[in-house]
Amino acid sequence: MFKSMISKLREGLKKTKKQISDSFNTISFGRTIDESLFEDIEMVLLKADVGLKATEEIINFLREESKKRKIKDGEELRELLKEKLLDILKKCEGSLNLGNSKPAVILFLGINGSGKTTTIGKLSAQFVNEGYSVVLAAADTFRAAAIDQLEIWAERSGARVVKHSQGADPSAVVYDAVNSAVSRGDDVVLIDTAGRLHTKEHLMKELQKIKRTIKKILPEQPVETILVLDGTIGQNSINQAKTFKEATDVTGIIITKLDGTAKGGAIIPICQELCIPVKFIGVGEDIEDLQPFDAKNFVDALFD
Ligand SMILES: Nc1nc2c(ncn2[C@@H]2O[C@H](COP(=O)(O)OP(=O)(O)OP(=O)(O)O)[C@@H](O)[C@H]2O)c(=O)[nH]1
Ligand SMILES: [Mg+2]
Repeated sequence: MFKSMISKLREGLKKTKKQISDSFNTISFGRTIDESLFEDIEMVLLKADVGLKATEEIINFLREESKKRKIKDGEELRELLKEKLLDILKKCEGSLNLGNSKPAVILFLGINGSGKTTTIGKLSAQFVNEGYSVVLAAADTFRAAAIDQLEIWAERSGARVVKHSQGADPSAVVYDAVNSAVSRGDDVVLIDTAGRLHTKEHLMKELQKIKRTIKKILPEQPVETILVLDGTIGQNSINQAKTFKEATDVTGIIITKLDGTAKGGAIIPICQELCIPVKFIGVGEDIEDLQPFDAKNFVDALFD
């Protein structure tokens, strides 16, 4: 990863770092390792949105390993905490599956305002920079402004946009976008969809229809299905994600807006409970602020 990306990551994770590692330092400084210290660490993790289940697992690990390895001070305990977090987060690293033939198809889902369209814009710019030809499918036909917003990103990033008018069937837009990408030999189709509450059954059905439409044209091609989660809502996103997962096969997660929040610790229970790879994280508004998720860099940015 480039140096500038690492510093952007650090900058973006500042608030979460304060919540997790700075608080850890404060409570563990000069303390002997005993049950009351573990209780304090537990509180730190819970406050940092790490969630009950993950916190329990981490505390059990610290308790057992510190005994085994005869750890004496907070500094060493901190290394143990880093080790455990890395262990959890490593399991959910993953990169985009673009398939073996052209075009790759990436479908974006998520609730209103989670950052789908912005993420598509950033990703589009990255693909174009790498020399790919990109099509953006304006399948959020719910709001007229959504189509305009995507067109702006298409222009900014150098992609082509396929759109219908407001109110059109999203699957019809997807059909045209994928078909035209096939006939023109484009590399990637990024599909923007309307924000939807995971509780609205007909909207979840709409996603299934979009997927069937893609499969009709490209039966062999995997459909990378990315759930975009708003990092500022912390572990509340877990239940949301579970219902999306029930409605359709989610193949990856992108967590956005980690720069604006102290709740970035939620990535830990997200990884642990959902078992879906986190493919990118958003740590700011700029194009380079959408970064591939790298567990080691993430933990380093949180602690060093
Ligand atoms: N700070 C920050 N802001 C972000 C990030 N990603 C998205 N945003 C902002 O979040 C807001 C909502 O983003 P959109 O991309 O419009 O969200 P959406 O999911 O497409 O929203 P709907 O189409 O209404 O469902 C915008 O103001 C974005 O600039 C991020 O990583 N960091
Ligand atoms: Mg949108």
